[in-house]
Amino acid sequence: MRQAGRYLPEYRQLRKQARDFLTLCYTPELAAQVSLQPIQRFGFDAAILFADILLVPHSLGTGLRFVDGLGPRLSPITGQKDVGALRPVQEIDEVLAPVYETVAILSDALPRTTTLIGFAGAPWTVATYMIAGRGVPGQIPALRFIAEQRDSFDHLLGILTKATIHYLQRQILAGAEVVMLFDSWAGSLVGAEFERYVEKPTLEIVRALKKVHPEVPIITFPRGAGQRLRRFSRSCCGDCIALDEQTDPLWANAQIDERICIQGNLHPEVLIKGGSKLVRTAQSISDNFSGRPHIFNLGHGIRPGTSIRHVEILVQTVREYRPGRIGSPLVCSPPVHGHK
Ligand code: 1CP
Repeated sequence: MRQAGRYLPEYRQLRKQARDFLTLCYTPELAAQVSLQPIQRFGFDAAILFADILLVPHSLGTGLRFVDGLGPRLSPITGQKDVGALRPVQEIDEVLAPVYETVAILSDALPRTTTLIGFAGAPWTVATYMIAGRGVPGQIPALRFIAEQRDSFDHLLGILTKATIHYLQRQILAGAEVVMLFDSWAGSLVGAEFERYVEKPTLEIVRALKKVHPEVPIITFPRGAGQRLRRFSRSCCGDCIALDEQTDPLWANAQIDERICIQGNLHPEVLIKGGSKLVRTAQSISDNFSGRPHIFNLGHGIRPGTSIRHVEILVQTVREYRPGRIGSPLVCSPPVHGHK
């Protein structure tokens, strides 16, 4: 998930050095340093590329800036004219090339035992930001766009699906060993719309990547999917599903085929609060998933203000704890091919 960020003094320091957030993302030497910071400090088993899901719309020609304290602001897509004006997918590397360079630097710099995760936003989630121009709860602007201009929405989703496949393939070629697809707003769609705009594009991306790179594990994150996780896990989930913190681990363990890896799902607030509850909850999550491949993780990114000491305690707890039930190891084995 997000393991870099403002809770780390070394991140705040680098962030000050770069002119702005986008410059940080597009400067490979600095972006690689941001990815390495949590690895150097905590020794996590996997590093995640430092970039943002909104770089794909940016590469398609959408105006983007990150405003301190407010978050991302994009020039909104209002109709077919804006969709038609997006840059062709074949040209996105003109903007995204520095990201592939960051992946290559990380691939060389990381210890062989530390897995490198590349990522992208899922088409639905990225489309919600492109239409609203920012993050909004409930996704009303995108839902209205679907209701009023479905053909244009389908066109936009098709472009984003192609761009995402291309982007992730390029990250894999540059050295990403696992890729993760963030559908942070999957929970705002239900029924046929969930199937059409969450499951279908996810399946298309998973199939396209598996065709070319069958050995690269894919993690999907349909945040907020709730009960829909059951069908998602059967239709399109890739090798591993990341669970948000709202999902009951007992329920998920029972509903999702035990051959599918689960990632998650400690509540970021439990990490903020710390104490014995942090240790107990981490152990209980480990116990719950001990009969299947499991990647211990949070249900969402580490929040600003989280104590570094709490992260250290969590890592120590997870590493030392032997889950009570008989089953497969707590953490998935690293992929066999290792770094270049
Ligand atoms: O460790 C890492 O930081 C990995 C790199 C990473 C990832 C995987 C970043 C850097 N962002 C993301 C994913 C991302 N970005 C998602 C999907 C995961 C999730 O649900 O959080 C989303 C929705 C975004 C969009 C985004 N970028 C937001 C949310 C906006 C909103 O209002 O909905 C924000 C605040 C950002 C900025 C951002 N991106 C990354 C970081 C470390 C930050 C914080 C920047 C800062 O505080 O300086």
